[in-house]
Amino acid sequence: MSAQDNIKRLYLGDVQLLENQFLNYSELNAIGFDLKKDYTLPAGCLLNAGEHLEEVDVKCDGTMTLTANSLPADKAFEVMVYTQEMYDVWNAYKLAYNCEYILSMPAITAVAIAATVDGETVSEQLPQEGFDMMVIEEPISELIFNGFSANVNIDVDEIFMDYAIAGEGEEPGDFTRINATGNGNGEWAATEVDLNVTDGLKKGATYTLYFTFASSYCNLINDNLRYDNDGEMYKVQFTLKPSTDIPGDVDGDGYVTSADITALYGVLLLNDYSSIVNGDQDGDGVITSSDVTTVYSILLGSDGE
Ligand SMILES: [Ca+2]
Ligand SMILES: [Ca+2]
Repeated sequence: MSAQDNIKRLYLGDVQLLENQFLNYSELNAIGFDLKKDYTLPAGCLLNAGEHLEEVDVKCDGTMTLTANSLPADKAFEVMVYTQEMYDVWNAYKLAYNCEYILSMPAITAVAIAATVDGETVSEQLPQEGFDMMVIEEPISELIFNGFSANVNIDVDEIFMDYAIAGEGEEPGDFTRINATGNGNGEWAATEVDLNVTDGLKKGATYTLYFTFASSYCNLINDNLRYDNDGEMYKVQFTLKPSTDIPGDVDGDGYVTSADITALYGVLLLNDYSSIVNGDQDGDGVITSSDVTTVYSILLGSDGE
């Protein structure tokens, strides 16, 4: 028995390995490469590394060459690579020699969201891509975004969601960030966010909530740590129920404005009822100029427009 029998974790810089270098490292569990130059993994290198090999971490700034028979085919250890180029090298070897190792790049691997729609809790696991806009068909009164959880397969410093709300026919403007809490790799979560998405929006109108997830780590590795529906963003469309209980609010958008006067004139002059939710403001059963007067007096008596 030799000393290397007990070595469980190894981290290597630009040191050229020998053939069959780790033949006797029967306890080896994790090996990391941090290579600045071109590098060749020699024949037999990890071929006989013990039963316990679970993690191979490969950072290489140069070109890496995997010699035939340098890696065991029948062990399902995990290989983490950091660039598409390195992924292609390791994937080609895996396919050529029918290897069982599991190849990964840094990624947010899963995201779930939770929301409350008119008091009903909805949770949804979001696919990495192919998420069609979710349309809430029935008009709603309130949409609360409760929070999200995200899984990541590498150490990161932060994971966050960016969201924006846009009206019908509008592009999303400035995004607002919600940070999750967590530590390193594994699960991150933002709970009890309880963001009232519908707060301050116009009643009766249709909106789209846009959101994406990312980690700042993505800047280092070509955007791999985005979870954004393949660049399309996640979208939820909803329509707010018109308001029916605000005096003077003829069009039901929740506010008393000149638009409510315009809506009444639409009826009186053009027989156009399309903007009318509460036209009969004085309660006499019909829409007349008296309703215009009623709304004017509310409008002028208020602090509004
Ligand atoms: Ca109104
Ligand atoms: Ca009336």
